[in-house]
Amino acid sequence: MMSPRTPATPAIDRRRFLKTSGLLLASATLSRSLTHAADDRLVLPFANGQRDLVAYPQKRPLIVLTSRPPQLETPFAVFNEGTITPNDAFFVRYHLSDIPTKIDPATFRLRVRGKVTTPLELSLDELKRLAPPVELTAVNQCSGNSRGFFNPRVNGGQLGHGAMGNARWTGIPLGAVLEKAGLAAGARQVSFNGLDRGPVDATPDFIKALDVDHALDGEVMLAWAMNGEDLPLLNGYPLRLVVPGYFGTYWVKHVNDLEVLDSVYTGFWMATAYRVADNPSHSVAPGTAPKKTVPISRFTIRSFITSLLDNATIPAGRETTVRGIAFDSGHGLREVTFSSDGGQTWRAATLGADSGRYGFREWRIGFTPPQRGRHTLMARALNRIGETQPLEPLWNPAGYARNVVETVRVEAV
Ligand SMILES: Nc1nc2c(c(=O)[nH]1)N[C@H]1C(S)=C(S)[C@@H](COP(=O)(O)O)O[C@H]1N2
Ligand SMILES: [Mo]
Repeated sequence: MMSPRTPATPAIDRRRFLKTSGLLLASATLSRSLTHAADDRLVLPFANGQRDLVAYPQKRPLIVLTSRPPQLETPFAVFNEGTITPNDAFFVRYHLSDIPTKIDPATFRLRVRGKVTTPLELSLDELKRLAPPVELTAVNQCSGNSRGFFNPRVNGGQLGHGAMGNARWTGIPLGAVLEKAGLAAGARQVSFNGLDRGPVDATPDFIKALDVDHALDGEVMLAWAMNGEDLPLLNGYPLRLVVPGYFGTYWVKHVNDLEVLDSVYTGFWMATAYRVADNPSHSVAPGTAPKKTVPISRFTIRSFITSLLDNATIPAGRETTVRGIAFDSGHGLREVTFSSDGGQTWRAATLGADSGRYGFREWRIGFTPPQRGRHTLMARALNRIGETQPLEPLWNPAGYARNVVETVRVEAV
């Protein structure tokens, strides 16, 4: 006779087996796809914008910026399909070439150390049981999203608008883990490290830090799922930090090491990289450098027309519904206004369902071109604290946090 077992055991084992073997398969394809030929091509709307589209493991063909480490951009058309960015279309950004290709969820551990009363080493199962899971819809956006549009041009990945995505994240508040460890007196920041590394020891490891107050705010999350599924390997499987309203640089992937510090963290990725001008607009006169800098933090407010690309044709004298998305860093959108005359007059668009203050919000408006010819369309968002986009772009030498009313030129025929 078979020995009695709880029904849950085989089911979990089977799930775990499928998950692990799926990842092994993914890792085999990962190394192959580093030399994979392009599935297709696409041209981003700025000089030298020719790009290959390549399908990486768990991803549909995405725009390749670099292949080692993988940096993949979402084709803009995806943002017109809905406000949630599908996992297989979600952008990918890494800094270091040695990225994990095989992660065993059974042996993965999250360490919590430093200025804590009880250092922890948690398995994924232990972490998931530590507190009730929470869900939050939030935009992850790279600081350099839209860098290719900067004028004068700047160094760095020449990205279109596709280094952003909106997903429903599932995890537990980071605060629950820190409370379990117990913060010691003098705790000031928490640093976050993941499983990726540089090619040589001299390469600074990708480590980011947040102030303790921010880490404890109940919204910063350790997430294991995205849109109801395990995180894709390239988006941080099995665990990543989610920092709502803050640029993607803080959203550390494959995070396995938290250190509570009694000082401000001074590693390369906080003290040297990802810094912006220490002034309210975080910008400087084009071509100049800031005198004093601070770590980049919150998103600037943005809005995009998604239903019409540059040079689209629409019928003259008939109504076209123009659609788009807008988001800010969590203060809450007040309105999106639309202009069809290059910014001289504006009308309020209708906002779609609100999925929470950190997500993409859809908007739409009817537009009837009065006559044939070129029309310059713009969408501008305003939030509850008065943040909006200027008509002339703000500039900074790193090409971060693009802030301008975006323009689409269409032809009425
Ligand atoms: N471990 C690790 N996490 C990381 C990075 C990295 O290089 N390594 N890059 C960060 C940056 S700059 C961005 S924009 C986001 C991108 O998240 P995604 O790749 O899931 O889209 O990951 C962040 N987390
Ligand atoms: Mo980024």
